Amino acid sequence: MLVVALDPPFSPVLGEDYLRIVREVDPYAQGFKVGLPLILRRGVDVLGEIREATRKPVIADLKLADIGDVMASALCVLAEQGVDAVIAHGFVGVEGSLDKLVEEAEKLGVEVIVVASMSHRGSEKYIDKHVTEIVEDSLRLGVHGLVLPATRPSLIRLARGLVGGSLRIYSPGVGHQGAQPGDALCAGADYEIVGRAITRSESPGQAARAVLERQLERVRACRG
Ligand code: BMP
Repeated sequence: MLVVALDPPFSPVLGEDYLRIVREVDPYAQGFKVGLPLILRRGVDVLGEIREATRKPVIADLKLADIGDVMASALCVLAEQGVDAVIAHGFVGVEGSLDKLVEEAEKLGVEVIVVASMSHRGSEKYIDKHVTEIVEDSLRLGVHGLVLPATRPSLIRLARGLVGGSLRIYSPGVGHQGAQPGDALCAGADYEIVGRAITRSESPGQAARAVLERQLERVRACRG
């Protein structure tokens, strides 16, 4: 239910010790998401290091958004680090872009997760106008999952209605961006992506545990 986003800066007591965060939150997390801030600071090898430090899935979040050949080339570098999944934008469309990425990902045994909407307000003006098409394209492509915002649970409900149980839904926006643990899960998400509420805590393990407990309480109440 919980995917931890490892974006620096971390809590001052942790400095840059992302492996300590991985170790401490591992019992409560079902995956880790590593994005540009950590990769740019520590190099792409950071993905391999985190891959070694946990048995949980590692998701490379570069929000790929390019022509297919370029995304496929980036994917090869990420696959060498052993990542389990990559995140790509859905607004780029399928032909000549996502189709090529998905084809390459299948060969390399890496899952693709497509951003169908984002958690910030500006998403409403552009991406959100095409959520239905992005979700339907993703379903046709047979990708592993979608990113939809915890800050707008109605979009999660819409997407879940379209994909049924076929795709996993990952939902950021919990904690610092305003949604509460469980909001997205109760709307139909499979995982909530949580970063700062955990990684800026002096005790990331305890913070992750608190998020997970709150998620479980909420899910028990809303799903019965
Ligand atoms: P935080 O819980 O600290 O707000 O972090 C959220 C994480 O989810 C960040 O890694 C961010 O890149 C990611 N994310 C997001 O916040 N909104 C989106 O729409 C898509 C994301 O990947």
